[in-house]
Amino acid sequence: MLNLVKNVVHINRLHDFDNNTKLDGLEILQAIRHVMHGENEEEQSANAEANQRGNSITKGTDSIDEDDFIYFVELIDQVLEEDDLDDDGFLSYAEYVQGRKNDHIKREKSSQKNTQKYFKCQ
Ligand SMILES: [Ca+2]
Ligand SMILES: [Ca+2]
Repeated sequence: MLNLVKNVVHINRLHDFDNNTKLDGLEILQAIRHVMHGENEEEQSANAEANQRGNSITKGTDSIDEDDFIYFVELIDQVLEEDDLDDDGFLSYAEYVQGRKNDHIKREKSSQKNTQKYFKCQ
């Protein structure tokens, strides 16, 4: 699931609403919502209209319920903790790329460990 969130960050650089080339937690959350629920632009503009009318949290338009929301926030915190290298609270594309490399290294290390264990058992 954590990897899904990280892939979401990659796919959804277009969710960089303030165009600072970094994703903050809120932008990542929007990106996740986009991927999880396949919101199209029409729905998003409908949501924006609802927001303007002051009834933003209406069932049906807001498709993440509170439990999911907390879960996603925790995941995002975890992603930021692992990959936000300069601790500015944003995930830049460079940090994202570095994070993917680190994941790859971690995976290789753990598979090596498993191999060693296997040979020790022989
Ligand atoms: Ca941004
Ligand atoms: Ca950062």
